[in-house]
Amino acid sequence: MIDCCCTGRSEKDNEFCAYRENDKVIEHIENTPSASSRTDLLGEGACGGNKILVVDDSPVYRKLVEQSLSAERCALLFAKNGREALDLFAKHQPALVITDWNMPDMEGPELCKRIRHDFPDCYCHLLMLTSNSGKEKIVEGLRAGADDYLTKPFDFGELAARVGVGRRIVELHRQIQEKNRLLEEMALTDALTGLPNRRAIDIWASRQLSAAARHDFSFWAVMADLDFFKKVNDTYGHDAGDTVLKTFAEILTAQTRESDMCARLGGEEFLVMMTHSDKEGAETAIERIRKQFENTKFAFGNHTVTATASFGIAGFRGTKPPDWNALVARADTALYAAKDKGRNRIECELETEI
Ligand code: GH3
Ligand code: MG
Ligand code: MG
Repeated sequence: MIDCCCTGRSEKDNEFCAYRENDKVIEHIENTPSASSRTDLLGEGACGGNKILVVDDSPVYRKLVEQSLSAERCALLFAKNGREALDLFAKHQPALVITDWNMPDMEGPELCKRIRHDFPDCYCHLLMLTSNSGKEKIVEGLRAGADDYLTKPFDFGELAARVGVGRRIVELHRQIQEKNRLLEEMALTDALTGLPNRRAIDIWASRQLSAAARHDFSFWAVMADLDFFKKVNDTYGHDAGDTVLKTFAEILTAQTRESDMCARLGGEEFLVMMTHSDKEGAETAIERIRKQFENTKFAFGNHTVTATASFGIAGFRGTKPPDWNALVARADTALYAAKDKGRNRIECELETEI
């Protein structure tokens, strides 16, 4: 049974020879319907979910595994030792690894441990395929990080079925990860404007504030609040109010740098975090925002409407950063001064001299 692996389909003989004759890094793909889709599966844009890494120092067993998975739509990668396996894993992040136990440089359990340790964020299904059939070996393999264990000589159908199970688990894992990512994104995003929310800016700005102290760059917190916004809602309706809020958010984003952060705190209150700018620069940037918003015309029914906003700025530069909330409170005080002085204006708090 083992020997007949060399009598494979002639079209593929060259590839088989490649790993038998050269006996070095083997990285080729199989089991795909056409030459072009092979490239698709292994190329840059390919999903790791299609890739299976087969690690075995025996060319015969590599071939047997390949034959047993011939009906699977997947890209097979081959390594003949642990080192090659780790290199290929780093490069392709395969969804599944089928590994032998006894190899020249590294034993299968050691490879499982290394993959689990070195790639903690890249979940894959590890299947150990070995002639070690003792119960204590199975336990050792599973404890080392393998998810499944199959003994040689193996049944083609059983390996293919177990690979199917592994792929299902990996796919479920991927879906959960994607849902978690979306939930995390939602937890940090304001649904109406798409801006980061209070939670997001609190996390990011606190970190940036520490960085500003450590690397000596300036840091600004700018509170913004739309003027008489209740009137917009009361006169033109909530949808009109929402349009104004979204437009203000767009202007904030367009007029600040990528490295800055604009957030909606709730209602018609926004908070901007800016760095690497002196006081004049910060004021100029905010003035651009104030002006552009003031000049924006909204058409609600037969009415052309304009809106304005007030801004309060507080800054920091030095080696001892203030608490982020304290800095926001100072910006809020400046905002209240802007409201007091007639709205549609910018006030910078007095303590700020940068
Ligand atoms: P001031 O100039 O003093 O800031 O007055 P204001 O009317 O802007 O402030 P006030 O706090 O009295 O009113 C804020 C309004 O914001 C009240 C509420 O109807 C409106 N608002 C809060 N959240 C939303 C929202 O998500 N969408 C809309 N359309 N309106 C909102
Ligand atoms: Mg307001
Ligand atoms: Mg308000």
